[in-house]
Amino acid sequence: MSERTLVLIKPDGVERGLTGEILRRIEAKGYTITELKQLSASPEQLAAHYAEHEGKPFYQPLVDFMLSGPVVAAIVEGHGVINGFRSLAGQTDPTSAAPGTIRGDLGRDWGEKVQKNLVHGSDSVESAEREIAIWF
Ligand code: RTP
Ligand code: MG
Repeated sequence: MSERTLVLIKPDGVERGLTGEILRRIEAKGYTITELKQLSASPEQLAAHYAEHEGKPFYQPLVDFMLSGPVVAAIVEGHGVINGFRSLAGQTDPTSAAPGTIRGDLGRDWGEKVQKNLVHGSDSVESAEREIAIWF
């Protein structure tokens, strides 16, 4: 079924000049980028976006990291794109993400508490709609 997902290119991806490479992989897979913008996230956007992680040890470092530079937000559409993009992205930890994935090919082990793992992708239809409303 055609669906849509919210993709964020996190500050590490933007800073390293990987925006084009990440968007290329999304398009090469056959997905459609229907909205795209670069912005500086606000604390309010991040509190809403990461509400499920509030209270976890990595929460504040994660928010601080996401505030450290611009991010790129995209709405991506396609059949099965929610799980499909998460497959393209690879596992959360770049060290264990498989080669061939965005995080496996391009992500680095920074040896820090926060995983600077280049991208975010929604994990369900409900998350996607909730997150799209936060960023667009
Ligand atoms: P995302 O939401 O960014 O697509 O990634 P995900 O589903 O694979 O990971 P999730 O569990 O939702 O965690 C959100 C982000 O928090 C950072 N994180 N750090 N143990 C840690 O240090 C840790 N765990 C998670 C990562 O940046 C992760 O993408
Ligand atoms: Mg997640």
